[in-house]
Amino acid sequence: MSGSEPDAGLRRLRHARERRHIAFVGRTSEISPLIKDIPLFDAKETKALYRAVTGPLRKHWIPRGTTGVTEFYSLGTAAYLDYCCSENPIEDYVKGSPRANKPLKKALGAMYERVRAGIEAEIGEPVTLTDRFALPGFHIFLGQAIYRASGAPVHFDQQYQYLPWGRKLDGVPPISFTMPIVLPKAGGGLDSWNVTPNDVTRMVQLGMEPDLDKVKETKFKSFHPYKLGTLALHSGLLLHRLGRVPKIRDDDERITLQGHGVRINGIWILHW
Ligand SMILES: O=C(O)CCC(=O)C(=O)O
Ligand SMILES: [Fe+2]
Repeated sequence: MSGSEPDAGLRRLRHARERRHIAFVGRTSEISPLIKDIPLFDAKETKALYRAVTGPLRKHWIPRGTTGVTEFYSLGTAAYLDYCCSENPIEDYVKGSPRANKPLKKALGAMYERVRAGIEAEIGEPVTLTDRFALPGFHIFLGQAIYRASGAPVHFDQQYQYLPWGRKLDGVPPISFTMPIVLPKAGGGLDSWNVTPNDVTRMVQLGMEPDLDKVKETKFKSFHPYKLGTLALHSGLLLHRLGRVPKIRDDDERITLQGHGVRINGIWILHW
């Protein structure tokens, strides 16, 4: 594993329980529980992104659980789907990502540059786009798939730990971001809990709580509403999940740019 080495206790716990999500130790005391909004695209520009994603780029959508009733696609590959969850991670992610990146780069080059520069301005450190793995891409949920997605497990975005970066990661928490280009009529957002992986490890190790779900119930929960064209930036080590909103309609759409960042030698690398 790249990045900070887990201490012996953590390694033992990981081995004993095979619970990868509680195996991380980083400088989690520095994580802000806050989610920062970075407005990047106005209404007209956001609409243009929506048109590009649902128009010329439609043929590149990858079905991720399409039953005809629930529709979930991605535009672009993602480590959590094509690397961590794949039987062929090299084919699907390492080789597949450069292929999947091509149409995105071509159609949305200006968007990527604005996202890169916006994050760089916010965090005050150099930011680049991956030239190796998947570019930030789009989560596409249609109709009742939106409701189902909000029932997905709470998690930390730790998939970066398993990617073959080839270089040692700086020992800082990663970043994650989501920027909606269309949302359900009732809106959309992120559910988060003021919980870090270290909290979970500590409380579970000390026997105070049996598991992640119980730990989260002891902590403050918040819903961060998304705004179209505004990028919501947070540490991926804030416990979170796609936020639930009431009354999803069958004609609702939820399309979001999704990405993560890791820092290597002081430079952030945005990827998915
Ligand atoms: O779509 C969202 O609101 C969050 C998605 C998320 O947590 C992720 O992709 O890791
Ligand atoms: Fe996430």
